[in-house]
Amino acid sequence: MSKESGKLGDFNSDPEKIKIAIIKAKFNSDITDEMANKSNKRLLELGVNNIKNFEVPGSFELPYACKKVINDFDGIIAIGCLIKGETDHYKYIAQFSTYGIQKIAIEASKPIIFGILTVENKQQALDRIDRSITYAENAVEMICNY
Ligand code: DLZ
Repeated sequence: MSKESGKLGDFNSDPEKIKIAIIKAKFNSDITDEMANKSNKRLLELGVNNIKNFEVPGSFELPYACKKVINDFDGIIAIGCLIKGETDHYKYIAQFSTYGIQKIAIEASKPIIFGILTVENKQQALDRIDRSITYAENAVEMICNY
């Protein structure tokens, strides 16, 4: 098991015993596919073998999908990419997906890692794809230590 990438502390329980869902929004899929791949890879490196992947149309659908599956998992990584456009749509989707994801996590007492990029343009999204590695690390740390 390699724990090199982030500033990871010790895990209080065994990552091999946990079950994680990755839910990916397909909107801006050239970005989100890569994000999900990196999260999956890092989870495997950390010893998590029980991973199930789901897809939803866009980031707005992430809270609903999290709510539907959370009882079957120890935690979730929710992945999306919001690129600011000409309209207010971006702002509302960002607000409601953020609020919805946090609400479901608190209600279920299970961690949902917020893996939604909110950026001005495609280049900023490309520059932030590697953050997906820390989403995996954060998920394992939160599940194993809380
Ligand atoms: C409609 C929309 C827009 C304009 N932009 C994005 C985006 O940048 N990232 C994203 O994940 N989803 C976007 N969507 C789609 C919404 O999240 C949602 O799928 C639709 O409004 C249907 O409910």
